[in-house]
Amino acid sequence: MMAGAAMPRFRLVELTAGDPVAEFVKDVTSGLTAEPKHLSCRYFYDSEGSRLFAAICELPEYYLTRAETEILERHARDIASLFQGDVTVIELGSGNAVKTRLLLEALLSPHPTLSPQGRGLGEGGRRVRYVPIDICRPVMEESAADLLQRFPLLEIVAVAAEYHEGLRHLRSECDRPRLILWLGSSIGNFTRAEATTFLRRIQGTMTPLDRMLVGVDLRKDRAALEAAYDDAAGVTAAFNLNLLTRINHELNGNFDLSAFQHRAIYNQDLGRIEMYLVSTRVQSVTIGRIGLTVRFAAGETIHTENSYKYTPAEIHAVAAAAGLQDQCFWQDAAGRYNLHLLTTRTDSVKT
Ligand code: AVI
Repeated sequence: MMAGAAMPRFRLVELTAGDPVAEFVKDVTSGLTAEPKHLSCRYFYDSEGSRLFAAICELPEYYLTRAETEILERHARDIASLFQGDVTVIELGSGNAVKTRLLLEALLSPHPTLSPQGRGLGEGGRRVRYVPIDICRPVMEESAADLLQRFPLLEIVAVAAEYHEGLRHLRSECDRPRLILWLGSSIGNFTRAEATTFLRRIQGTMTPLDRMLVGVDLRKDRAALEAAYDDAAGVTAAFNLNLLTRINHELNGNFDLSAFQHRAIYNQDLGRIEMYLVSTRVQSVTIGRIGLTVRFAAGETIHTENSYKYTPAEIHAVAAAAGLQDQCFWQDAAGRYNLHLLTTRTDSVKT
């Protein structure tokens, strides 16, 4: 379906570090025996979790996706025009890559600086390689099939990996200027210190011709933020509770989902939304595969996610600490969300 004989337009690279089940067992064990209890948000994204996350992105309360799409619709051509020739677009945590289409379209469409030698390549006179990096392989394969059909000259190297392993692959994609995408406010699921370290690792792979595009949700009033993470239709609640379903299915757990409630609160001091699952009664849960019994008091919580929000000054500080600086940044019309185009600082030391 996806490969031409001589020059395959689609390749899949799988980078799995260790045994994913053993890692899930280890994290569930340590998280549910900790005080207070916690589970990592990276386990949200099985196929049901990815489907629910795509539904969240369509919700009226979850403005983040629409705000970012609005900015990309307005500025994708400006971003594309910064690249003169062939380009590799690398996307961290690509999901269904809907917004990426706007950038690929702009990169592949004719632009004023088109050189005569460019004809016969992409319509825009350049070759474009798209490298999505995501843990959810089926979603990535589905979106790759769609993109290959839409863009007959696009080449795709899909990397099935966690971010951290995906970074190893970043170093090997170095034959042309790169546009590295970290969209969807994914930076928000890292602490500010983790975000700095992660950006620093990416910066360490960047040449002066590379650019990084980062989507950042801004601090705002509590009501708008809490509604975005606790929607009226209950989709975010289902997304959060799916973590327990996953433990039931994969680790032979017996969580009674009706005895847990979703909670999202904005911690203004730390500038983050915190998501919890709250036990509505005293109960014991057994996780057969681990041989673990977990006791819950009424009202006891499992902390499942943080989603950090930024002021422009905070994002500049994190970028600067990572050796990056703004080439420019854009905001949606309602002033809720920023998209930053970062370059490596000329004075920064490579690590
Ligand atoms: C993927 N991530 C950026 C989303 C966020 O906004 O933190 C995940 C999410 N959690 C609840 N709603 C959406």
